[in-house]
Amino acid sequence: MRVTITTLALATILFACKKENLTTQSVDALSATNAVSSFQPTVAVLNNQLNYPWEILWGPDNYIWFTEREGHVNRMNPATGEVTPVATIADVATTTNYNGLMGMVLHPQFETNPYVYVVYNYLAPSDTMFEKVVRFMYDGKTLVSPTILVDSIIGKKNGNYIHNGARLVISPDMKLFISTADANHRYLLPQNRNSLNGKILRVNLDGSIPADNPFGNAVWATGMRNPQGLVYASNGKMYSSMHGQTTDDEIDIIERKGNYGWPYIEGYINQDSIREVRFANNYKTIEPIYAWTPTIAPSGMDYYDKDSIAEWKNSLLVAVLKDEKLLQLKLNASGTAVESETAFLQHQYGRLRDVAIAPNGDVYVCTDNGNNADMIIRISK
Ligand SMILES: [Ca+2]
Ligand SMILES: [Ca+2]
Ligand SMILES: [Ca+2]
Repeated sequence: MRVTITTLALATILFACKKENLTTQSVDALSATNAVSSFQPTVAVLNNQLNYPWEILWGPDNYIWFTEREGHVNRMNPATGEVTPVATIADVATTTNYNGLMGMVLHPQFETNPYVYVVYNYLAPSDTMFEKVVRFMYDGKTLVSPTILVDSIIGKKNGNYIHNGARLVISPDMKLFISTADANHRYLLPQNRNSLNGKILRVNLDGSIPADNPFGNAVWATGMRNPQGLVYASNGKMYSSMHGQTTDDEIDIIERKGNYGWPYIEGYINQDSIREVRFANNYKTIEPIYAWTPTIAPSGMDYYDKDSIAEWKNSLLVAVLKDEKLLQLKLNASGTAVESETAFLQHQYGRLRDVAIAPNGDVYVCTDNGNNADMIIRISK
């Protein structure tokens, strides 16, 4: 395996962010500024021969565990960049740049409960595509004993394979959260409480429905378009990043029974939008804590609470696809608003897909460019 290590100091880039209809936004959202950081991170490319990694996370074995969209689960030695394959999941279907094997999370007590949870698309009869959440057991070498926890999430509309989510998170009270997208059925599914699409789902770690879920099924929150980022932060809040359509990518704080508005509300509730105001008057909805217009395509993210990069403490770190950068969103003390955003790595490594944080505070990001040339990159002080 060819491993290249490069170290370069990076200039941070001022990022101009246009916001719509400022008069209708919350004071907290208005106060965010585009910051220029004096922090010049050290960057090392650990591996540049991956193909569409989607989830990267720090494992209890001190390896980076990651998925690749075509169906591979791997472990990477963060010191050398060497990759050890764990498994290839046979029924993963990837038909476009938008689906396949996506989110993954490990059981929080992995030593005694070596469970690996993944979410992926698969093909079904009659030319349909679905998405399911599957729990595997890691036997020390590969993944065995698949158990389907959630199934029949719609993955396709007519010939159209877009908007498939999907991230996994396990909360401190041992619930599995799943972000799902609308599969382009915008008017049918996100506001339908009986549909698993366009939602944040919540199940027990064995796939059963918790008794305190709001609607008696796996649905925890509604009205999402394509949430590709989900993190349960150590401040006790769960944040999601979501792709908007032509406007309004969002950062949302996910709450039980929360309705995030899609497809009737995009971003903030703008007072000059009859559609948005009417919907908000009829249904209790939650506005994002932050939104981007023009859109940038935010994907995986993590919450930074380490001391080693002091500038990033209490920030969301968001991998951005279309605008090709890592965004630091500095939060206020209560975690309820974004105070500033700062761009790193912009246009240096192409599209960025996901983030992982090591216990020592180093940050890892992966690219989304394909051609067996995708990278996992380490960022340190
Ligand atoms: Ca991650
Ligand atoms: Ca929304
Ligand atoms: Ca709006």
